[in-house]
Amino acid sequence: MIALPPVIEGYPAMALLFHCEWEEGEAIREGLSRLLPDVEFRVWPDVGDPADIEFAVVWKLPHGRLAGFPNLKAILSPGAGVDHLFEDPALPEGVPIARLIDPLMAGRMAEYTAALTLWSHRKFDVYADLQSRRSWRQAPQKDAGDRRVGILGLGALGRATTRRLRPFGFALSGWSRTLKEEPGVTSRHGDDALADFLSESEILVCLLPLTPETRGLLGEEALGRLPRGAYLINCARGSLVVEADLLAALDSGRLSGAALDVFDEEPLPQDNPLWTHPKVRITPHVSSLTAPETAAPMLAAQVRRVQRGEALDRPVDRDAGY
Ligand code: NDP
Ligand code: OXD
Repeated sequence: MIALPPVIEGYPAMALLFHCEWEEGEAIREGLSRLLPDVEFRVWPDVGDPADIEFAVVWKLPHGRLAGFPNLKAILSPGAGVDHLFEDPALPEGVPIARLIDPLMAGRMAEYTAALTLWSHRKFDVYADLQSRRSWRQAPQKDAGDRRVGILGLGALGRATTRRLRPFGFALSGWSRTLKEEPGVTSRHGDDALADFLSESEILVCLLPLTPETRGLLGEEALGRLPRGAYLINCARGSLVVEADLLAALDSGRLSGAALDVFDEEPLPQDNPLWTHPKVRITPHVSSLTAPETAAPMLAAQVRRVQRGEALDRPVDRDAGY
């Protein structure tokens, strides 16, 4: 139970701009406004006087709009990703940004990635296909200890995934920008280590942020380095993967399958061939939904920090872009 952040006495009433069109958006707004009774909420596009806006809790606000708030003190993402902010060419300089780093969300993500890892490891796609043909055939099965799972990104969500997978006994590797030490995980970092990391990852879980460095990272070359028959689980952002190269890798047998939760264009267009590809499992960006009950107190606590003149908790590194 997170304690209600106290009202800051004597703090001039300013406004918070809210924009989040998810199913949970309204619950997040309600929770947040209950925790911040002294803050006036303006819900996009009803901004009022732009000079009133001191805080922005926004997901995919139309680009260019944040630049129109001269008194903005903090930008808070109601999700874990901040690519939607950095893609705004007019993102105001010098305004601190924070995102959600929520253990509950990490647990949700770890549950999803573990489920799909086991799905691939225990060949449920193979058996679904055999069942559709009423075929009774036993496919060879490796032990988990002989199967290496590679996790791209050892941040909040990647580390939670390794911890959820460890008890199953998988061989685990992780790749990050800077060296990370995580028990039971062979840790690699930096561009020079990517090829070796990929070449041993029979199941590849993508949990990288989308930045100029990672956009299109999983294209023909990277997919071609995976062991033949590897399985891809992408829960990060669709644009990390080059969709045409993914389809080619699935069709050539380089990949045995893919579980995709995120796409270049969302919702996935009706005519996208991924919808009907026999080797692809699709979910509609649900691997780790924001939980209003934990998100609202975390966002409220960030607002209070700024009102007290303190820095945001774990601000986003604007230079790194995540
Ligand atoms: P973090 O920022 O905590 O972790 C990011 C990881 O990626 C870090 O280990 C970081 O390295 C690594 N990384 C970043 N850039 C590079 C690079 N160029 N080369 C190598 N490694 C790199 O993010 P989270 O774990 O919280 O979230 C990851 C992403 O998951 C989010 O950005 C979001 O896009 C996505 N997401 C998807 C959801 C869904 O429902 N589908 C829900 C929530 C998030 P280092 O440790 O060295 O900094
Ligand atoms: C997030 C997301 O970044 O939902 O939180 O993708």
